[in-house]
Amino acid sequence: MTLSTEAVETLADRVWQAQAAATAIPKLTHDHPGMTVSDGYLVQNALRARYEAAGHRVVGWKAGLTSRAKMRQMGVDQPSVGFLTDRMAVLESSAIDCTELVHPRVECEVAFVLAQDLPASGCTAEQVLAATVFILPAIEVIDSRFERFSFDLPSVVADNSSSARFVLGSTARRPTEVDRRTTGVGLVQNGEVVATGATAAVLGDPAAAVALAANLVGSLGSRLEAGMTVLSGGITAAFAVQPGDVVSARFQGLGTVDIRFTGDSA
Ligand code: OOG
Ligand code: MG
Repeated sequence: MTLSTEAVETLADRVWQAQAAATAIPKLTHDHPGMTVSDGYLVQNALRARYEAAGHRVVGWKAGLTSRAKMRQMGVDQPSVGFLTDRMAVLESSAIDCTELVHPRVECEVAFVLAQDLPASGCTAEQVLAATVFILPAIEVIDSRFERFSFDLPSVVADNSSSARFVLGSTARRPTEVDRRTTGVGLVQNGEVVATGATAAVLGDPAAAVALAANLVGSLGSRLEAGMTVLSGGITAAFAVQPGDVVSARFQGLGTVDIRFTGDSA
């Protein structure tokens, strides 16, 4: 770690303001070139404290950069985690206002809903499966607060791993009811299939990504708890959206989830 407590608080304020105002800022390593991933998580923890103090509730966590497609797209070679709040949740088939976001992108993901707490260290995919009440199809809407959606791992971690909105579908399945390796998914934007993939793209099994998230969140002094929703990470690359777009993630055997985007030019 390289940042002083004061610097961590200053950077958390900077990210908090950029998120609230939906304005792009330079990546944090621009001013703090020595910043590490651990520093990024200190800033993320301080950011989470600001959300909680403002009355937002942490309802889950997301694993990010868990597929090769995502790592390649973003030029980062390690997964990350971020927290999800009640106000990031959006009802399926409703609309998201793009004016509240900087440059949103969509991802198709498998969401896990936990019936039991997960261990905060040494968590395995088997323990995730035992603790999961059901899985759901999901669209995550990510939004980097960094200019040109360009960052490095310490910066994106500080920006809560680009968390912005998430949309859960209503087809619930037991995690052992679907083949978590070969389940196919199509990401459809305005009627056109923009990407296809299979769930094995996420660390071979999305349950492994949830186990990784449990351990990473544990190292931050928190825990994946009963009742929480955990996003396991984008299966394909992410796609930019604009006002007027309609997006759906169609999963084989796990249903479909849709969302619309509105804004100034819609
Ligand atoms: C970081 C967040 C990545 C995922 O599912 O891989 C993510 C980013 O790409 O901005 O949410
Ligand atoms: Mg994601």
